[in-house]
Amino acid sequence: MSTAPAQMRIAVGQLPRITSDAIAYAKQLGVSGVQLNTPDLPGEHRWEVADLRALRERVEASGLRLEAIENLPNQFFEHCMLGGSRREAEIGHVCATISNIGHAGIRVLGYNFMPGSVWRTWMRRSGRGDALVNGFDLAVAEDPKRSDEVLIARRDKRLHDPWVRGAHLIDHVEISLSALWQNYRWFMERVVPVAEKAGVTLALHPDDPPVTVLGGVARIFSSVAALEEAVDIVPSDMSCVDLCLGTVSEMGGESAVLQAIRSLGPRGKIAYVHFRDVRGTVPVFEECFLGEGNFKPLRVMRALRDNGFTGFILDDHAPGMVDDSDYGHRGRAHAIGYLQGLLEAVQDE
Ligand SMILES: [Mn+2]
Repeated sequence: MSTAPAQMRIAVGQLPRITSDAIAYAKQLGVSGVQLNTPDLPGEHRWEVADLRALRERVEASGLRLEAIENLPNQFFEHCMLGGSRREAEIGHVCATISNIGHAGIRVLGYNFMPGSVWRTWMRRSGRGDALVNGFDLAVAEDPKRSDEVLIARRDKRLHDPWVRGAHLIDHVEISLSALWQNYRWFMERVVPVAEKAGVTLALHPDDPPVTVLGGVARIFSSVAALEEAVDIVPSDMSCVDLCLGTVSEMGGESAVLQAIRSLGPRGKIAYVHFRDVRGTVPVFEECFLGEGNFKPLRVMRALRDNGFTGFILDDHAPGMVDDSDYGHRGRAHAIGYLQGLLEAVQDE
C-alpha cells in the first residue's frame, strides 16, 4: 500500500466497479487515482477484507491509486440513521466494515447521513448546447400533485436505474431534525473510535439538495455551519468532510463555497472534494458545466490550495454530452481536463 501524496491531485470517480475500461479511461485521462461509489461487493450487511483488498490490488496493479470508497449501501445503516430496531446489529456490521476497509489498505470512506437520499425534479433538461442536465425545484418537490416528477437516488444494486421516480414511493417514515442529530451523534460515537484504530478517514457528504426537510424526512447537513458542527461532534482527525462543492454552491453560491474552504481547509477537515457546480441556489438550481455556474472555478481551486487542502479531487457528476454513455464519459472527460488545467495553473503560480 502506498501512502497518499500530500498534494492536490485528480481522480476519476463515482465508478461502481473496477473494469479494464474504467482503468483505461483513468489512464488515458492521465489521473493518478480512482474512487469507487458503493462498489458492487458481496455482502448484504457488511463488506469483507478479502473483497476490499482485491479491489485495491486490482487498481494498484494498473499503476493507479484507490483513493477512496464512497458510500456504504443504504441498507447497511438505515436503522442507524432513523433510530430503528435493528440499529445495534447494523452498527456492529458498519464498525466491522470500517475496520475491514482499513485492513484492506484503503484510507478514506466517504459517507452521507441522508435517510431521504438525493432528490432531483428533472433529469434530462437542455443545458448548454442541449447537453443534458438535472436540477431541482423545491416547489415541485413539495407539491403532492407533482410527486411523479420527483426522482430519488437509490443505491441498490438490485435496481437497474439508480433513480426512482415518485416522491410517493418513499417509505412513510418521518424524522425530525433533532432526532436525526441525536442519531448522528450516536452513530459517530461508535464509528469514530473504530475509524481511528483502522486508520480510515471518514468523509461526510452534505445533503443534496441542501434543504431542511423533504417528504417529512429531515436533512441535517444543509449548511456550512452544520458541516462545521459535524466534524466536531466527536472530535477526531478521522472525522472530516467530502466537500461537495456542487452541494455547497446549491446552498449559497461562491460565497458559501469559499466560506466552507476557509473554515474547514486550515483545520485539515476536507478529506476530498467533489468539484462541480450549479446555476442558482435552493429553492431552484440546475447542474451545469464548470465555468458557467455560481462560482469561478479558478478562484475556488486557488482557495483550496491556499487553505491547506492536500487531498484528491473528482468531478462528481457532469452534463451529458452528444452520444454520451450512462456513466458520462464525455461530459466527465471535459470536467477532468478542465480541472487538470486549473490544478496545473495554481500549482505553478
Ligand atoms: Mn457530491
